[in-house]
Amino acid sequence: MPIFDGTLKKRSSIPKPDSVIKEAKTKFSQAKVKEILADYHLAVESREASLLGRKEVFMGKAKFGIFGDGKEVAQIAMAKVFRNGDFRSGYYRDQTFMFAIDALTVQQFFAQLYAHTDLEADPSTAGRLMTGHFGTRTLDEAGHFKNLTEIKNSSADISPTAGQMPRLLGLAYASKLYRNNPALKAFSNFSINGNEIAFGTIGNASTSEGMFFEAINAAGVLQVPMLTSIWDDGYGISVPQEYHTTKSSISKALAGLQRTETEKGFEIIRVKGWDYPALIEAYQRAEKICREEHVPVIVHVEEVTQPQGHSTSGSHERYKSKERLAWEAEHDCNRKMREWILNEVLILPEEVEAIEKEAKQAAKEARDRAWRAFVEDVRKDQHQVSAILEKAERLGTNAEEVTNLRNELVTAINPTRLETMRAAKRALRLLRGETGEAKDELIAWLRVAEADNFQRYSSHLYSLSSQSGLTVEHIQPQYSESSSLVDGREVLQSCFDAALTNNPLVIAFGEDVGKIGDVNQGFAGLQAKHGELRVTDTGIRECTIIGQGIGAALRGLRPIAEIQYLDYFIYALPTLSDDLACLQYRTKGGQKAPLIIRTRGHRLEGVWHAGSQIGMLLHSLRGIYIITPRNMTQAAGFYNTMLKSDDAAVIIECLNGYRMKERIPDNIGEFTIPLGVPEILREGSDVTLVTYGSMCRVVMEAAEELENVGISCEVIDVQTLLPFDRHHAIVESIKKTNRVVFADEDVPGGATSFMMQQVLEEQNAYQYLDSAPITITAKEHRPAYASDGDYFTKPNPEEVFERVYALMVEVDPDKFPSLY
Ligand SMILES: Cc1ncc(C[n+]2csc(CCOP(=O)(O)OP(=O)(O)O)c2C)c(N)n1
Ligand SMILES: [Mg+2]
Repeated sequence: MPIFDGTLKKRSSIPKPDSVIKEAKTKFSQAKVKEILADYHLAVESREASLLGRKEVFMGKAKFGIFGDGKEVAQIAMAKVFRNGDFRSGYYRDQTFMFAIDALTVQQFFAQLYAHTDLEADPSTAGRLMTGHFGTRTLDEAGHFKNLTEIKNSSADISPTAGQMPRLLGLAYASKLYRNNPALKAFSNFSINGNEIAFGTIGNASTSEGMFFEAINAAGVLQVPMLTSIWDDGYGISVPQEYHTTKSSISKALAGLQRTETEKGFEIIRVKGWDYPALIEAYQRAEKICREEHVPVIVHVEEVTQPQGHSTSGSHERYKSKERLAWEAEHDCNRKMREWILNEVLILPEEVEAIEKEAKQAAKEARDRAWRAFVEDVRKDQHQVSAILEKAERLGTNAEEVTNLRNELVTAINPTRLETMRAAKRALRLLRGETGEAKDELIAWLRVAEADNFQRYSSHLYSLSSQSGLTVEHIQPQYSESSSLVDGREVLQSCFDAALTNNPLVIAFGEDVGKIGDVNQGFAGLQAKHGELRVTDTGIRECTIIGQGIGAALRGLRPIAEIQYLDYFIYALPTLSDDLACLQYRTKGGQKAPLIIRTRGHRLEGVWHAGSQIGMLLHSLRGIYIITPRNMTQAAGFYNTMLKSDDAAVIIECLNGYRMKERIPDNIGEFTIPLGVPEILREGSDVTLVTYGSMCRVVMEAAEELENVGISCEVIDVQTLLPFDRHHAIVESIKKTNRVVFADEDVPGGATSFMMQQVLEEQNAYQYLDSAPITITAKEHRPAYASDGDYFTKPNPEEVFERVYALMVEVDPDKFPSLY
């Protein structure tokens, strides 16, 4: 019986130790021998999966292969100390680890290689990511968290190397909070006393990335249970170690992090990737330090090999010397483990061979099952369409061409869905002008297939659960005579105070957020009130501030992670875009990280404190809601909305709004604002002005002055750019005014273009326009620091006035004579 049965994995019965040990002289107990042999079985089966996987690519059955060969033994050792509740954040070499913790079957491994889009077949990504991208499903089918302490968890991999590191920090940070904050003890579905370790894996070459250093430094500062393994094969694709790492050794380069008797830091352990007993011992030691003491540990696994080279895209013979290749063959971890089993455990060679045979056979069978399931699934469509085409041939028109289409379809060797779709669409072209049952059937098939393919390839960009940001109930702010007029920042402060009071899972962190309560005092006094674990300062490290939030949110916490200014988003953008924005999508709803990112932008002073790079966010952050409140009351309402939702969001406060006076709602902690619902700030009949954020005030000022000259403006604050005007309120306004202006502080062609596309195309507004639509934006450069630099760089009331006035000059030059 194979080790893995392909669906529910069960360890097979390994031959009884007493029958396989040479003259029963081994120093190992029977139970230990059994464990060692099971480990070896797994190492061989995983290796075979890599070898077979490569062959599948070369046979054209899969597009690309990247495998974990050469890392089997180290990963088996790591898996031994990985417990329920723990999390992995790793990369594409970790198949053996995933097998070992029972989070992946060999059949699923092959299903992913073939990109089988069925969720059962590939629960990590449902065919959405290339092979070697692992992840467990932390959510149930309804999108709610499972009990994470009862399962072994892996966060979802991404391809950018080192991209797993920021998230790893957050996964570890969560344990610190769960251990040290007594109010969190009740959340035993997320953590048991913070005992969980976050296990990271990374390749040696990828440790050169800034994200790696940023995350490692932060983990040392925070003292969190983060156990990072570095698989060091001496290369990053073709580039040898000396190009990557100071002293050609990451553990030497990081030696200054090593904790001492008097200073906190890391425990750094070095071990060879082929030395099974040393690896077991190393990981046991690492686990104990990390789990019990919450000290971060680096395990530098050296002398790792890559028997098949980096990936199926090239061969390593091109860049490795004969000597290196010979050394790798000699130090192959499976080979070394085999020698050790024969020489030290004293197992009979024939028994070792029997295990190898069984393991290899198991891998082959898993491959065959995965391929059969994949082909069967894809062929369903193919059979349906070919049967309809057969009937369509009888319609007469273009019969020969329809037959040709069908023949092409049924003879495709490795069919894909696109071939079937293409055949159906081409057939409909041939049948244009025809009527008949076959044609109706084909159209019906197409409709169903399009819906199915949407589910396969495009679903889950945002949450689809009952807690989706789109479903949060709208609660109006309430005001009474006692509602006081305060600085905008105090509105936020009350909102955050209520959020921290109402939900122990809420935490806030960022640069200057803790002690002084952020640079604009939105959290002023809240650290003193709610404690340092809830409201805390971080180092200057935008990328890992986001990672800290993602990891914590993956483990059930409700972080508000602050990026001090919108201009510094650029430092965090890789993690936001590659990791957070696509999390729900790339797991097809298997994981969520409801992280709120707080920042401030639009208008203040100079190049790096007045940015409004909204187009950049819209382009790179689909999957995260983008919220641009015009004042702090709106911001508070959106924080309340997002804290009730399980979607991620960026909330951009207006930098110049913290001292403006606002009335604080009596229900500051409860009221919510719906996403994607614009607000009409001023009604008018001549022109619709669409804007958001700080520009609302500028546009309102211009609108008042325009009113004085007889031009009536309807001003709309879109409030949230993603989602954008869900109920198409803007087109309704344009039906009335027949003119539209889009205004913001981004570059020309930035977010105004997005709004224009949404309104003219999505909302079909072009048909109601009597004048060309216009955009009013900032200049292409960032704002100069001079006191009037902002005025001359960004749209000001005079510019808005003149652009709108010019629009009306065109409409009625008699009524509106040119200004100059
Ligand atoms: C940010 C980023 N840059 C480049 C790549 C392309 N790439 C994929 S793997 C790889 C080499 C990684 O080497 P290493 O970290 O040592 O891992 P190994 O494959 O050797 O285990 C590179 C450059 C990538 N995926 N991500
Ligand atoms: Mg490497």
